[in-house]
Order: sequence, then structure tokens, then C-alpha cells
Amino acid sequence: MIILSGGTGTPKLLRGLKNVIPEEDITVIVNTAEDQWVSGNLVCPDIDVVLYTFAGLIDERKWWGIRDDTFYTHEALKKLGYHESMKLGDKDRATHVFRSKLIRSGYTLTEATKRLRSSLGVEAKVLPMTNDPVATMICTPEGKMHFQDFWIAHKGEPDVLDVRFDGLDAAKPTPEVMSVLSSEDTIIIGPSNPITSIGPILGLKGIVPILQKKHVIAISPIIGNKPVSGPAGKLMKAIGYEVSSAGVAQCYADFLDVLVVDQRDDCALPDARVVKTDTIMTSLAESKSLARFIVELTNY
Ligand code: FO1
Repeated sequence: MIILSGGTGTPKLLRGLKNVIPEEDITVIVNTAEDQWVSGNLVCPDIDVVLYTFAGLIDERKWWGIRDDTFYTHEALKKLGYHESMKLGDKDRATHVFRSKLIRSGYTLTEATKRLRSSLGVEAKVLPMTNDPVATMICTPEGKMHFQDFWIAHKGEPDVLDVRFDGLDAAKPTPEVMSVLSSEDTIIIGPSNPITSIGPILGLKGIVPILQKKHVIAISPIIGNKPVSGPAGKLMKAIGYEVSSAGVAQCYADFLDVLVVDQRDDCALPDARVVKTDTIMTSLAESKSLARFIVELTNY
């Protein structure tokens, strides 16, 4: 089963899915546009949340970082007068140090992620969307800033005028991504923010034409007019989409076959089938239940 992921919505589904089908049957294609070099190391939030979820390490209170991590290095840096806006845990930082060492010695991000998977005992395939640098930049009245600076340092508060993906036009999807996408008939788009979590994957050359030949099932991260979590609403509105499941369907209009929406949502679509279930995943049981629903829908 192939799933596109970014942010924290889809990992909640993966937490359930790994209990419903064999983990080695899952391939996750992950957004890398929110990656950022912090204090000399490459932090890949959307890859790490997926790795930590499969490894059973994710901090499920925040959906980033490692459970029960400590922050001694982050605090020590602060005492020295250097403040990292991304609060990196000590064990989490080890992941970034190892990944960056591999990258500096010539590994691609895909190869480095494969090494991390094996060190963490993750059997699912976790594929970065590209090995090339791409950065989500948020244009605000205060200037253009990296997504992490907007979300963490500025607490997601500035008005959003536009969203740009620096480097996306020149970036190529990896051969591994192209190969797995070609190999399956059904592709799942997880309940992630369609603009900044899934948008960069779709913006890579060649991805949309492949999806147009596939059966694409997306899960809406919006219920009514509110995103389940995160900045999806603000970002969708800024780019001119309605904040609703219909707005999500518009983002995927070029290839969408089925949209899974919450049972409380009254979405109806002219060009895609709408199916309803409980999409809120505040517990493992709810994650498993949505995962079972998706597995049945795909005739896995
Ligand atoms: N999110 C925060 O709101 N505050 C943080 O200090 C923070 C640190 C952090 C460190 C590592 C990591 O992998 C993710 C982290 N995140 C933090 C989450 C991150 O900003 C977003 O969840 C992702 O970019 C997904 O959209």
C-alpha cells in the first residue's frame, strides 16, 4: 500500500495501519519541503515523524520528536546565548547528527533515510519525495519566511499572503518514488494538509501525470470548515481554496477518485465519490478503525 504523507495527520493513520496490515507492505512517500538545517544538522520533521511512528518512539502528545526525550543540549545552547527556534530533543538530535554525517559523506537523503530505517527497525519503506533541496516559504506582511520559522518562531500568527516552494521547479522525484508509484494501481493520500504537506509532492515533475492513471483515494484533514489540526485552514484560504473537504477535493481535482470525509461532514462532490467514516484519530483504537476502513476501501 502506498501513502503520501506530510505533517502529523497521516502519521496518526500509519499508527493504525501498521496494526492492520504487515508493516513491510506499507510504503510512505514523504514531503521534505519543511526540512531545515538547524545548528549544522538536517532536521526532516515529516520523515522523522513517520520513522518514529513505525519504530514506536513518537511522542504522541505533540506528534513530533521522541517520547520522554530530554532537551539538555537545547538548554545548554540557550545558556551559551544561542537559541534554536526548533526545540530539538537530545535523542532526536542524534537522528539529525547521524543523517547529516551520512549526507556529508555523499549519501542521498533516500540512502540516509534507509540507514535510519534499518537502525530503528522500521520495516515499512519510507521514501523522501526528492533528494534535492526544497523549502516551503510563507509570504507574510512581515516578509518571506521558512515554514518552520512561521510555524514555530512566529507561532503561525502572521497573515499569509502566499506560499512558495523554493527549489521545487528544479527538484526531481527520486527514482525510488517513481518506481513505487508506477508499481501500484491505488495510491492513498493521507489526511495531511493539502497545501504544505502534500502540495510539494504533487508539485514535483511527473507526479500528477502518474496519479492521473491511478485510483487515488484521499482522506480529508478538514471537518466542516475546520482543519483537524495545524495551519491547513489559514494556508488553504491564502491560496484561494475554500476551507472544507470540497476545498481539499479542489486541491486534488486533477486526479482524485474517492474522498474520505468525516461522518459529521456534509461534503458532496460532482466529480469524485465521497465516502464517510469517523476520521478523528485521538486514540490508537480510532487510528486502527480508520486504517481498517481504508484497507477495505482499497480491496487490499
Ligand atoms: N513544532 C513546534 O511547534 N515547536 C517546536 O519546537 C518543534 C520542534 C521540532 C523538532 C523536530 C521536529 O521533527 C519537529 C518539530 N516541530 C516543532 C514540529 C514541526 O514544526 C511540524 O510538525 C512539521 O514541520 C510538520 O508540519
